[in-house]
Amino acid sequence: MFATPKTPGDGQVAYVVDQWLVNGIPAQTGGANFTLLNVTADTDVQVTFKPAPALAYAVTPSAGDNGSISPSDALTVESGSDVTFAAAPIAGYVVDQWLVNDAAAQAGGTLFLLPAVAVPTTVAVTFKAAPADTYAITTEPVPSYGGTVTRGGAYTSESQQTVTATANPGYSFISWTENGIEVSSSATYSFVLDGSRALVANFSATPFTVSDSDAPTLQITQPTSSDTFVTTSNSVTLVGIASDLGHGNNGIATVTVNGVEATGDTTANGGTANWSATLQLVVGANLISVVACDTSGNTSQQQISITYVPTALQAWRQTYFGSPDNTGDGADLNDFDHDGIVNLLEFAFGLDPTQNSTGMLPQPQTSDSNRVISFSEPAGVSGLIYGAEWSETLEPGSWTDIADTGTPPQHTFSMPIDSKTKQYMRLKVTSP
Ligand SMILES: [Ca+2]
Ligand SMILES: [Ca+2]
Ligand SMILES: [Ca+2]
Repeated sequence: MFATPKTPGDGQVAYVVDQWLVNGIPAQTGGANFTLLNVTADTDVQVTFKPAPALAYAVTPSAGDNGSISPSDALTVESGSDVTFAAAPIAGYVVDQWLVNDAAAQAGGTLFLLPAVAVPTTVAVTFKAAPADTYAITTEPVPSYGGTVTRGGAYTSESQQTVTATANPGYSFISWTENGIEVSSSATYSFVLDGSRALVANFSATPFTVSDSDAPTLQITQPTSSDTFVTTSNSVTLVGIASDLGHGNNGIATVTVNGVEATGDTTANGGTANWSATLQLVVGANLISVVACDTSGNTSQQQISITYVPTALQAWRQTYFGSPDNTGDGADLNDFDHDGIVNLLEFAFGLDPTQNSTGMLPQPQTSDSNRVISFSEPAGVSGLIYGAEWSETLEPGSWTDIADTGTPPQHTFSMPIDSKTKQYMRLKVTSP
């Protein structure tokens, strides 16, 4: 015999065979088939049905790091059951998400309802660090004198925040940067505070664009105006200052002296150029022109005239030796032509320092009872002191001055001829 439970309709419970009874006595438990053996009399066979037992499934919970799940042990639940889980994060953490059979099922929340279990199921919960209550904002102007900034401090996380940069006079705001990366090109920068922020407000100097048509100041401080500007030196050193301060403030580009750039002539904005230059003079008047030029091309000029008047001796050296200087071939104590007469004596007595002048110096003469050296100072010679001395022995320290009794330009040195057995005279020329 066969028994078939009624097919359940929607929402109805399925049924299975409960037991078979023979004449009211249980003969078999369950089973869709029943065999009645040795039938010898009328027999009553009955089959009974019962709801099919519910299916059971394993539900396996697990928790990630930094928290626990409850219940934590594996469960066996009937098909269709709901199971509620609770998660408990440790301090500083919150639930990240719930996963069912490794698939995300719920974000956050300490409670999770697993509905209508129909297959073996795993339930996992993960945790993450709890967001901070506050985050720090630091703001810094760069350069520090370029401007000011607002809103440093600690503020509630996830709050809307605004920082503001204000440039100082002469500076312009460029950008907000963080770790060197631009985050805003606006001086007012708003954001949601989802982490600590270290913000730098960058400023740059505003280019100074004043049109400068004002010439710089220029002064010659040496030689000064109180000097005579007449010199017996064949070179002169000029010293002075130049500045564009208050005249456009664009600095000094160059200072030239007779077209040649001076030393120390360049200076930046607001500075003073302390320039100097040495130049050679020609005999007579030398017009010297000094020009200061600012960096915008405006110029100032100063002129002075320096007259070089060489001494007679300098002029004489120039004539014979090509230089007015008391050095080298033309040095006073040099005997250039090896005639035994040093240059200064050649000059003093109108001789040629490049030709043999032996015997051409003034010689003593005997006049009455005197021995006399007399000569006329050559024309054009000046600045020398002529003298004469006498001695009986030629020994150093034995020489005695002889008075000059001549009337310029004549010089006369005379001494009596008396009982002395020997008497030496010599001329002496001094150049101051
Ligand atoms: Ca200027
Ligand atoms: Ca000589
Ligand atoms: Ca000579």
